[in-house]
Amino acid sequence: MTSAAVLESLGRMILSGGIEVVDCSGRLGPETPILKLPPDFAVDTPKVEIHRISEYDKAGPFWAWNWLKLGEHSGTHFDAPHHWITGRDFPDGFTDTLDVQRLVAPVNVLDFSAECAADPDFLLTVKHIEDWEARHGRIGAGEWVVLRSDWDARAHDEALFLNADATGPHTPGPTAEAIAFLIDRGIVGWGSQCIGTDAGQAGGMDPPFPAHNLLHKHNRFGLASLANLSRLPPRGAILIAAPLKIAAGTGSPIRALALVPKAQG
Ligand code: 23J
Ligand code: MN
Repeated sequence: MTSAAVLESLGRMILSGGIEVVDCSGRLGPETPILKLPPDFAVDTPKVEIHRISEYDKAGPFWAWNWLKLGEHSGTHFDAPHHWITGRDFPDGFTDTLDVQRLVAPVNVLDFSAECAADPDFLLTVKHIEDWEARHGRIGAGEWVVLRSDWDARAHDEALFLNADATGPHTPGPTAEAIAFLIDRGIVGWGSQCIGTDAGQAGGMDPPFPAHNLLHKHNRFGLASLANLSRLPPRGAILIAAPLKIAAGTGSPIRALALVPKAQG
């Protein structure tokens, strides 16, 4: 099939609903959970603010619009390589310089939601990925890999979402070895349904924050606070995860969209 024929079929399939567009973003607003770092790092990202400019009133009789106060790493968002010191030197490692061809790719959905429900500190290991590949096939170069934890069910409540106690946050994530394994597979990026790409306890790992450290060191991308992964098949969907073209940006909120084959009736 020619690429023109594929796209023509794709267009028809999207219009007919034969391919469904699944919204993998959470709602972005003042209620959106925001990362809290330990107090030694004094400044956190501020909460999202939405300020009304006008809504069919004296300030704008026929139009409604808002202005935003927004950190790059807010809500469902993208981590660009320059976000981490290990990825600082890639000319194409910023939101405005990255290669957009890489952003649209098949997505592998690793469902460990039951394990994460049983243990909020669940760590995805190489063994888990190898077992998943034995059932679903080998993860390919250029593809997205996301951990399905169903953590988005907690996103309505920041305390529940961050799940922190005196020993810090308790949320699932990958081991350093698992991320190294996926980088070796050639993935374009790794996504989580939690506040960041790393586990809550990842500050104490070697290296600290291994998903951030290793992904960005190898010019790969991160996705955080993804939603609705329970609506995606393990393989066979396409994920579109595009950051705003922020000048020299290190990340951006995204509207993450998955193209999913409709279940055959
Ligand atoms: C800075 C430091 C640690 C972390 C993060 C940012 C994120 O999760 C992020 O949004 O990239 S863990
Ligand atoms: Mn981030």
